[in-house]
Amino acid sequence: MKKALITGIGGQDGSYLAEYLLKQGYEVTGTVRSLSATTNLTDDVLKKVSVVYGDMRDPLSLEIAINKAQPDEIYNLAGQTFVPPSWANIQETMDVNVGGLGHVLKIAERCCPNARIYQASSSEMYGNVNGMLHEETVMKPRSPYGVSKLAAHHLARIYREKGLYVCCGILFNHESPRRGKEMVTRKIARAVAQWSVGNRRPLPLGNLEARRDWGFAGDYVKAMHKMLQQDVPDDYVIGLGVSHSVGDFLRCAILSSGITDDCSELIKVDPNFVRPNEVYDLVADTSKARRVLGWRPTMRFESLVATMVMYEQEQLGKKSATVTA
Ligand code: GDR
Repeated sequence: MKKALITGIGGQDGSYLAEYLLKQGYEVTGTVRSLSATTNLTDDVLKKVSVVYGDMRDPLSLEIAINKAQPDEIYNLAGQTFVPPSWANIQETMDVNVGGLGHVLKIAERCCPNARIYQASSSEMYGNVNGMLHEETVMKPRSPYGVSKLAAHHLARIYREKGLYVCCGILFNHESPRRGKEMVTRKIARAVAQWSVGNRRPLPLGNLEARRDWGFAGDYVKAMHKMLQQDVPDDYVIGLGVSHSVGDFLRCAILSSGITDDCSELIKVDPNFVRPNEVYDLVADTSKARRVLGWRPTMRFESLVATMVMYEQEQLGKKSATVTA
């Protein structure tokens, strides 16, 4: 039985990956920073995985987790993932996203040098570059978060050159009902679901013109696994290959919610959410992942939006059923 360690198992990606690896017959161990941070894991998954404490700034906790898991594969998904606070917390962002990976690589080199390691790199590393973005595109990040991800990306590369098996997945935005509530897709899905049941509170948003390549997180974790099954470690871009604006996401969400009247008065552009160093458009060129990994996404943009809105509507239905019961 293969063994995997997932740092950040309680996050969106960690939870989908844990489910996928369990289905593949893996023994799964995952780290969380707080033992209560497992809300994305179903009861069934929680029964089957080992959850251990692990903080990316605390090498001892990572070493204990790695020694306990004795992993064949390590998926480094833990991190500071939200772009805006990276400006206020530059040091912490670097410590967690770069230093944390450094700890994992050093411990793996010493304790399990044959383990295959996946590093969560990000499309935020590119910055404002025109066109389809691939593995060799020059990267010029626009936020401390992007800088931290690019530094970690290079750290992974130099350890690969030293002989460790390390792959980086340059993942474009990937969403789901388990997405953090601060991310724009979940924020919109929640607000629109509320509107659809008559709760018409204004929705403050930032730049409606910003464009992202949004896919389904459940598809993207399969790409992570595929990367680690290759003979030679490498980096891969993962996305859908098409970008939409925040405004498109909003319109699509309203359409799929069943709302038929005009909601434009509810959408407020709030300067607090407008990013000073916006990345305007990110589109993935996934030719390499398709060619080498044979990876294909199963969910298109419209279905993703509809799935997220429907989930929020179901949650509201459950809540109102509890209130009336
Ligand atoms: P992003 O995701 O920064 O791309 O990073 P996010 O959902 O935060 O922003 C996407 C785009 O939407 C614009 N935007 C808003 N964003 C938020 N959060 N809230 C708003 O109200 C709002 N209004 C407009 C943003 O300016 C941006 O252009 C995500 C994270 O998961 C990273 O960890 C990951 O590395 C990348 O995706 C790939």
